[in-house]
Amino acid sequence: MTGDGAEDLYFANYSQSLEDRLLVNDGKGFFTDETVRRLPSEFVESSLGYACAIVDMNADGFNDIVKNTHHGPMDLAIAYNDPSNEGFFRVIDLVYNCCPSYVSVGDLNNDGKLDLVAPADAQDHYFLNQGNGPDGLPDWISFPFPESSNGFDHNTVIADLDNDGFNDVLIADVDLDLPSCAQRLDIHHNLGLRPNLSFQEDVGNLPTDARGPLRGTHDVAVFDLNGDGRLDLVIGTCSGTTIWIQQLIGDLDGDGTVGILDLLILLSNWGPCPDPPEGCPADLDDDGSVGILDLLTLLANWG
Ligand SMILES: [Ca+2]
Ligand SMILES: [Ca+2]
Ligand SMILES: [Ca+2]
Ligand SMILES: [Ca+2]
Repeated sequence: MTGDGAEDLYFANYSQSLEDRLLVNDGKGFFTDETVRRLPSEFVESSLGYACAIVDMNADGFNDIVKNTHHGPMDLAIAYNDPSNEGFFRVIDLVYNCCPSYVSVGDLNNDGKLDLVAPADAQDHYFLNQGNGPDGLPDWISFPFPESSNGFDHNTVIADLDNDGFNDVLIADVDLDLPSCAQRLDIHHNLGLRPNLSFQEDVGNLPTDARGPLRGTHDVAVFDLNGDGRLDLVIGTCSGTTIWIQQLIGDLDGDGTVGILDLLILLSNWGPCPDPPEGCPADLDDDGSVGILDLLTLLANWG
């Protein structure tokens, strides 16, 4: 943040009796608390602050600070780095003034401008960056996500799960203030309908049953675990951690491509699925039989 190439740290503070901290790196890995010197006091005030990020939100080449705090005053706010006095933050923009329980930063609509995702106890929202206004700061428009599985949400990850070029949004469900293991991870599939972006809840074939791998999730790590170019999931829940490797739909022989061998497997399984249906991998749409829709899905993923 100070322009010397050494990474600095910002901590949003959960405690109601402590505030955020900005720790500045001297370049040798020694950090000094410069919160008071560099930031307005109202910005660092936190009550149930859960998340923050150091990113350049207004694309002026200087890193800014995004934070949330559940009980204000800076519910969802950005402190902007002063280009004429790098590393000092005078201008604050309060993006949203009601109680988000997390904040994540990413480009949701592929316009090159960073957007925000803010789940909350009530409706979860995303904020699209409309570009800088006359004040040099981004203008925002907020939209609700489709109704989620529950009212409480937390750690949020922005990642393009299905490689369609549009970032999807995963929201874990365990609320630190009111812990419960009964709710469920939301996966919002970005449908990418520019200019009016929309999302649809879609957990794929991940089991949603009570005490299953999507219930009582604290956090989810999204990365390519096996190096096949498709993002995988490591999901931490109340009852343990599960690893999910993303499959290429139609890759029935597991060789990483969809081709003639997969087509032959599908055709040899044509018709109603045996019992139990788990032994029917060619039933790509899970409707209980292998038919024309499965064939079309396989052909659509050819290659
Ligand atoms: Ca900036
Ligand atoms: Ca954007
Ligand atoms: Ca996507
Ligand atoms: Ca993978």
